[in-house]
Amino acid sequence: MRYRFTDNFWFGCAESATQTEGFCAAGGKTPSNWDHAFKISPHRFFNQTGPEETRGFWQNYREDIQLMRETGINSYRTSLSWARLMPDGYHLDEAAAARYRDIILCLKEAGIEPIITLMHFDLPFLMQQKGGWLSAQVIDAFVRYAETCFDQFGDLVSHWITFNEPIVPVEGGYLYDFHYPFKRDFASAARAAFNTQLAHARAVNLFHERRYAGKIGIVLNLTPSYPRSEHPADVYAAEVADLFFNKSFLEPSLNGRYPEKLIALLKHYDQLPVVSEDDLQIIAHARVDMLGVNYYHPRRVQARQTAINPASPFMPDWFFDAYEMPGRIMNTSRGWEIYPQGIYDILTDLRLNYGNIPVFISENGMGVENEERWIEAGQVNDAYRIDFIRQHLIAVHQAINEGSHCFGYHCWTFIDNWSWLNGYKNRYGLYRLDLKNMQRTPKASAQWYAALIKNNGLN
Ligand code: BGP
Repeated sequence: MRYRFTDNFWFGCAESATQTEGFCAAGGKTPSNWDHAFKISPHRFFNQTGPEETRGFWQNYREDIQLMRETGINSYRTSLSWARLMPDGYHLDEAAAARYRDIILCLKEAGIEPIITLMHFDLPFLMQQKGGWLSAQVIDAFVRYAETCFDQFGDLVSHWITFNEPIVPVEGGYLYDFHYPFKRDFASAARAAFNTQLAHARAVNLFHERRYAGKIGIVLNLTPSYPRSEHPADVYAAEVADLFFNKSFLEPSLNGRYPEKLIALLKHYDQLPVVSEDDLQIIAHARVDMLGVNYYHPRRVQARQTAINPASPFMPDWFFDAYEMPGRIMNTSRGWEIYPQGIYDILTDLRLNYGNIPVFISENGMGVENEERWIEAGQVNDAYRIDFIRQHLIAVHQAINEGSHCFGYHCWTFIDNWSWLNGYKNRYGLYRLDLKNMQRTPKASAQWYAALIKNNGLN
């Protein structure tokens, strides 16, 4: 075996509540911001397919977990839905808690380590109405929700994640208009980012102070910024992109403070939110036990080609333009570059510059359109996905060989799932979901992944 991993290495998959559960309106669940967004703007969703149309994990979890067991995965990350567990935002729904307990138990019985995320994009709409991540009240409520989850499931769950990709609802909701509440306003974005970090930090501190068993961390989507050239203007463009999109959450999460260069830049443009010393102390004290990294693609940038209109709304894009590198390899379905070296660069950066924190790759995968064109004898022959995972795993292996504390790899995703704004356009699963009858069929990648896990490595 040329690329062998350690015996306890996590080989698993990741998913999220909203993307798998369905039954949005069943039981006592109240709408999340996604249910509301679909209600008011269905045209924003691919083929007008909304969050109700998932594969029904809320009911089919036993069968799906059996498939995971057959594939041999030893760990699985999914999230809890706050709006389902605590429909009014504050009080537990006993039936929902019992069902989540059963799902977690079922995973454990199958020998699959549950990694539970508290917030994967789906803020309860009632909390959104209270101001969402702009409101201090919502931070308090989130901490109470986190505490309820620790109390309810702490005897079963040893690995918690506070937020999945906290920057995405900030970018989507307040900068680039693709998540509810569909705004473009940097001041709100900065406030929402800070409040999310504070909510994360308070949950982490509570977890540690109350001495709950297990570990807690955060999942960040890291997109390393690569400059077009070594010219100082291009290098500066990449540095600023990195400050906005990676270090804005990475530094406070791992080092307890915001990058000085980001603070100086925001101050210069009069965009620095006013925050209290007490809140900064809370963030400073919150140390995560582990980090999850979601990696899909790099960010290539160049110095801006046009002058900034100083009267236009302040945006991170004032400092760089996207760069289309000639010869880049693309996943054209998603419009994302395929660059396995990026995962190595991230792990190496974490090793050299962030105390080599224990880290796992919490999402990595490839979403492809019209996969039916690859069906042979009833099975999707997704050689491109096998190649994608393989190349990324080799890069992970190289980073580990050089000393990275990476302890796992989770593929996005196990069974094709509903993908926020893209519905079922791009399929990510190791299993194909037939939308006509909801049947799950292993793709070639599922068998390949099973063999990889069995051998604990690849040749
Ligand atoms: C990540 C999210 C996932 C998932 C994935 C694929 O950012 O954490 O929830 O959706 O990206 O992206 P998409 O569904 O937009 O293709």
